[in-house]
Amino acid sequence: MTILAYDLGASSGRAMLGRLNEGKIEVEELHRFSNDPVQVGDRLHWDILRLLHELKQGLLKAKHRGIKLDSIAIDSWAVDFGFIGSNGELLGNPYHYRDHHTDGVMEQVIEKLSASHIFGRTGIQFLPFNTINQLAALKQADSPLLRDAKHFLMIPDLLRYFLTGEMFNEFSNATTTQLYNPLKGGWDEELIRAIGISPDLFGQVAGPGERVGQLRSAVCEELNIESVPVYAVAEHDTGSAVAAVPALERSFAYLSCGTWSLMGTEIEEPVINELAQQLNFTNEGGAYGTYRLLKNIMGLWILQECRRSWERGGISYTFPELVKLADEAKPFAAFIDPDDPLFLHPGDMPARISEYSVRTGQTAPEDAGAIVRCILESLALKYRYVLELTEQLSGQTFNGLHMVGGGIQNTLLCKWTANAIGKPVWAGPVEGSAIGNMVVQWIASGELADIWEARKVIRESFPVDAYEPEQYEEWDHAYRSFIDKTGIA
Ligand code: ADP
Ligand code: LRH
Repeated sequence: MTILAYDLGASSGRAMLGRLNEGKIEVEELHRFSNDPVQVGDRLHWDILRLLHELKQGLLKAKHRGIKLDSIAIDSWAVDFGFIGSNGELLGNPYHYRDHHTDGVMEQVIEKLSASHIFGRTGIQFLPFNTINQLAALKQADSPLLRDAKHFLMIPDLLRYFLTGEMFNEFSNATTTQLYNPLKGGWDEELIRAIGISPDLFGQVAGPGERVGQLRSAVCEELNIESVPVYAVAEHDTGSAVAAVPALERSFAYLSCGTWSLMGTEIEEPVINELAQQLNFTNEGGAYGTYRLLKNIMGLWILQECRRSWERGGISYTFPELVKLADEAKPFAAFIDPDDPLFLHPGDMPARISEYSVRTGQTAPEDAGAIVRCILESLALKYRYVLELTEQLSGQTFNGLHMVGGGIQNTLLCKWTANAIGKPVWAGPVEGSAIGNMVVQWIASGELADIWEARKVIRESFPVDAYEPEQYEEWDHAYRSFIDKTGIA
């Protein structure tokens, strides 16, 4: 059985082939492409049609290799969406969640509806770019999109619609809107109305593992290929990444490490209480009745943006080059809180790190090595902070941390994370989201029994690198200064 998983991250996308052979998963990268947002005037958009083009390139590559696909599925980053009009066509280009149109909107939504009301109905953390705030921003701006919209589709829903002609809202992504009520198991029409949006835009919710169509004839004719069944999976990439965590025990902590760092634990029922709200944890829906009690950490986005700034200035670094420079730089010279709002939007990140250092009475890191070291150490220390909160909130103690995602190729970050948390880090697999996407397709087609069998198979199929904690005292001391300088606690 050969299947195709499309995994679209904020920085890059890939089409991965998966085969299940004698109890082992074999994964092959068929097609990889950058995901480049496009600034148009003041607005930042995703280039959704280019993404569709890249999905088609994946199908063409499979055809040229003579591969017969048994099924396909798509996962992507959360919260973003597009609208379909009465003629079935896409209205406008989806906004990027880092666009400025939501500036200040979350505060107004909270003022109107109250944080406890919203959290009590959704269990979702407050992030300025949540779909609820994006929709409220469009409403406030009297966006013509809302006048013509007939259907709301999130990014994987939209791409799936382009490929199949069928419209469904997939569950895991739907929960990230902050408009889905997991307690009643459906869209929260009261909240949707309260922000001035019509609940009619929101469609049938499909669960991970449901068959949601097949390649439509227009696509098959264009590419000259046969139709293939399409499944819904945990279409939120973090949901797929956590499905692929090769944990053998039920209680485990994870860090999905890519553009974002998502840290938390898997649970069976959402934790919707005052402490969870106060700590701003989220309860995102996952595959097969699971939820993710987790917190967003700004992650390697800050490093990506530094790299882009240096590139604009004419200096190109690869990630391994930047990691090497960081390794050679002076330890614990300056700290940032990666989650300071200063770092959310695209821009000159080295300058913002300087601004943050000055604001917090630290000497700003100057060269690339010092800047990258500051970012990576601060991330590792923030991981400790959030891991401790996860333990406090879930009432569990974790004996180590599973890391998955592209960021684990940064072995220095994995090592420093182990040092900062004072516990082992188990890193792997790198392509967590794509593999999580695949295993749900195999569970759906009956090739795997359930998520726990899937995790066992993943464990036996991919290497997991263990990092033992070292230099605990130095890192513990650094943690105290990190807390002191950033003032986060
Ligand atoms: P996303 O899916 O969110 O786009 P990925 O999971 O692909 O992100 O992870 C991308 C990040 O992984 C990059 O920002 C970079 O920091 C890190 N990374 C990728 N390749 C390497 C490498 N060879 N060495 C070190 N870090 C890397
Ligand atoms: C990671 C991710 C994360 C969301 C963010 C928008 O790719 O899906 O879980 O919070 O993107």
